[in-house]
Amino acid sequence: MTVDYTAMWQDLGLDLAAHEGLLTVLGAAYDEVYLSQQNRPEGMSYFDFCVSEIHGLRVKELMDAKAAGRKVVGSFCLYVPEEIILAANGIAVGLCSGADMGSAHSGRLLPKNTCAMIRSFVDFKLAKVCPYMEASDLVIGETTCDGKKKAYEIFGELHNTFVLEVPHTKSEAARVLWRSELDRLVARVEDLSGVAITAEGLAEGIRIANAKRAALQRLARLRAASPAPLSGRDALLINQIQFYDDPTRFTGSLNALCDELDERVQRGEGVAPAGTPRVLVSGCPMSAPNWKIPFLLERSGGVIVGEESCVGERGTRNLVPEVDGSRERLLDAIAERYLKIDCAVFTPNEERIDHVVAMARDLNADGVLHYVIQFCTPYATEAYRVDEALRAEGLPLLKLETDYSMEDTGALETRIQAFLEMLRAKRGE
Ligand code: BJ8
Repeated sequence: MTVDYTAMWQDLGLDLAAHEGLLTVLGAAYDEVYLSQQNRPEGMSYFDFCVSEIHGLRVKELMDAKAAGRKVVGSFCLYVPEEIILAANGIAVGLCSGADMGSAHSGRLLPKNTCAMIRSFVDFKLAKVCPYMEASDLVIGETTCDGKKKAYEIFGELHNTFVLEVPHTKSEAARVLWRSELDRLVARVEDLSGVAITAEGLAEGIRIANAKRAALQRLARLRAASPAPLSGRDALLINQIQFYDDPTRFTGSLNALCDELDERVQRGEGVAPAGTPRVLVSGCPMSAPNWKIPFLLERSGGVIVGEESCVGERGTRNLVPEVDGSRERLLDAIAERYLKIDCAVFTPNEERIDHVVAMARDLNADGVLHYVIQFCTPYATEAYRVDEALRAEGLPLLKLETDYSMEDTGALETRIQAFLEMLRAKRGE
């Protein structure tokens, strides 16, 4: 039975016609990119269901939770610790910003050379098409790249926003600043929710977030098998869904999928034949529904075996140590864990270069595709160091820079096909 959510969307203040248009485009893209795949594991049906209810059932759950007094807190970046939101009985949602709304709205507020991700979140707000954004009692921004931190000044006039100061080095002074920022965040979340953040609350938040990340790490490890047991598209989708699904339910469903993948690996069964070129994707995050590059790469005969990305291992490789202790001690542990994230806004950022090389090796990748969202200076510039390090390891790199539009798909596909051909030839050497 199909449920009609129109009244809920109306209550959230969505532009119903524009929202309907977005869902129609999303549905058609999903059919083409996802449902056309062969040999998908049974366990993907849960994640297909999540997408089919992306603006329906999950939003209804958020609205029911809000009616019961809980707060919804949205964010756009990995540096926002969900443990703190969970500790205040809140619900953390990652706001996706992965779709091109045509800049009709943000065009008058942002410079033309703004990356598609920033344009997308401002457009989503102005076009009133994102129920997660409208359901968010508070949006937490961060001072990561210049584009984002300036855009939050504008976004803050449109939505209740709190901006967390993320340092750009990992010096002792930066650590002290970052730790004090978490205190400021705790105070803001307590004020919003009316819930005191205690050591017990933080311990529970840490446990929930760690279990989710441990399941994602398990998935990442399974993809090292050859043939690859899961497509890169499906793995990306799972990584995207983790940002808005109920974390405990998500963890259970992902572990069930991993059990199935384990069996596939034992049987030597994969989604692509043995010998398919294996590619690691590295660079800017691909937030939902940004599936362009993985679709083109896998349609061209390659398979993605890992994502060195915020929607991927950059966000999941570190857990918070589950220590007993005071609220301060737990906040110290959270601060330390989050400062390990190796975003390109940091300098120096050797860890990321090392991680790209280690992931390519551990996942038996034949080559790396470095993905940059057009106008993203931090990742575009860091591509040089990534290239150097991979060259030293004899690993080929393809650098692609694109936005969310579909205009360049032909040109991208030609370059991807040539890259895969080169990987095949290299294997045959
Ligand atoms: S931790 S990668 S989510 S900042 S693509 S908006 S960097 S110009 S998304 Fe990011 Fe946090 Fe870092 Fe991850 Fe700016 Fe680049 Fe645009 Fe970007």
